[in-house]
Amino acid sequence: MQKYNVAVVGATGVVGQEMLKVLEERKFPVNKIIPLASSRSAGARVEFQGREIVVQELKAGSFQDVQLALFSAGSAVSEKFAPVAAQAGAVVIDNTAFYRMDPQVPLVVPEVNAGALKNRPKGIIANPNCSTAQMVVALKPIYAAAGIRRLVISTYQAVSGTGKEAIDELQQEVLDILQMKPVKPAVYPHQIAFNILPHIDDFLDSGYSKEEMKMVNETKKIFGDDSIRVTATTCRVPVFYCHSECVNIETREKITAAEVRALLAKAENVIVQDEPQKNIYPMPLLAAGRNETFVGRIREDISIDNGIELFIVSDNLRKGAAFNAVQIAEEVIKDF
Ligand code: NAP
Ligand code: 3JM
Repeated sequence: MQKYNVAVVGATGVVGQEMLKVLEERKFPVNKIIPLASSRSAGARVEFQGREIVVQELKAGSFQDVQLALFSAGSAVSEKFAPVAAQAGAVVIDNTAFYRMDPQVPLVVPEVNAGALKNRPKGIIANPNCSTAQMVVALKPIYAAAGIRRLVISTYQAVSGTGKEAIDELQQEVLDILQMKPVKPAVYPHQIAFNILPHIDDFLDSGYSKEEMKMVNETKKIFGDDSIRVTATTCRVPVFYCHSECVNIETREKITAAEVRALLAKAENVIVQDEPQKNIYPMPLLAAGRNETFVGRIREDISIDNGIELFIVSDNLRKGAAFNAVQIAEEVIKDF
């Protein structure tokens, strides 16, 4: 079997670490893994397939003889180095927001638009934002069956979406509070422990945050349908892993809750957990470490004609980042 040299840019970060784990779990045909990070981590070791591998500093020459480069080291790094990797002959799968809305870069969730992968003139493929990726997996069968006119989204996003420093911050704040010590927020503008921040990424003049606009724009691009109307409020909650979201869908045609449940029950990488009378519904604690998207609280909206309510939970580091990226890599190598 053909094997590939795979660079992981940001290999010491929470997304990069998850990438290594998912590549290993999926038995991706890796010949050589090349973990890359900043000079701060050069010489550190990461584990892959039971072996310790030395992290190298990311440099222009890092991509010689690399066939696949998975980037998750922030937008500035992708802006500078994704074209360098592509120029050196690697197919780049980028996890940052930087290239997502570039018309020459496909934005892909394989369950929804794997076909878009074929057209990648820059040699770069973008992975969507974590909240968008899990949502479109659940929406795809509904879109196909009844069409989607409008989405009203509220999210409850885990601190791991911000990175390793934010995970440490929530942990430290909980410890400090239980010991009656003062809390010193650094990553977030306010205490996140026992709190909710209606604030993810920077705010725009419109009053929306950039994270909210990622959901608006990326959803339209992935479905290839600019007519879908989307509004979102994205919140950070004191949860370590998994993003949750309430999604109110106005469909074009009438669809019942029972029909939605039946469609989602057979959808790829979706698990329906919807027996509320038995306390069965999706929760972050159940979804952590899993690749699937969990959907429950499926019901018809009593306030409009063609409305469906869903509660969707998935591991933001998996479907929201590493699993989706590795699924894309699996598709890409089919045509190598
Ligand atoms: P993190 O835990 O803070 O890790 C950041 C990683 O980037 C570390 O490996 C870090 O290396 C590396 N890095 C930072 N600056 C660098 C530089 N100048 N050159 C080379 N490497 C550098 O953050 P994370 O949560 O893993 O997220 C990383 C990025 O992935 C985010 O900024 C975001 O753009 C993207 N992301 C995407 C999604 C998605 O939905 N698709 C989800 C989460 C994150 P050191 O160890 O050397 O510091
Ligand atoms: C998730 O360098 C940066 O600005 C990274 C900010 C960031 C992003 C992003 O905008 O790429 C942190 C966490 C994301 C994302 O997936 O959009």
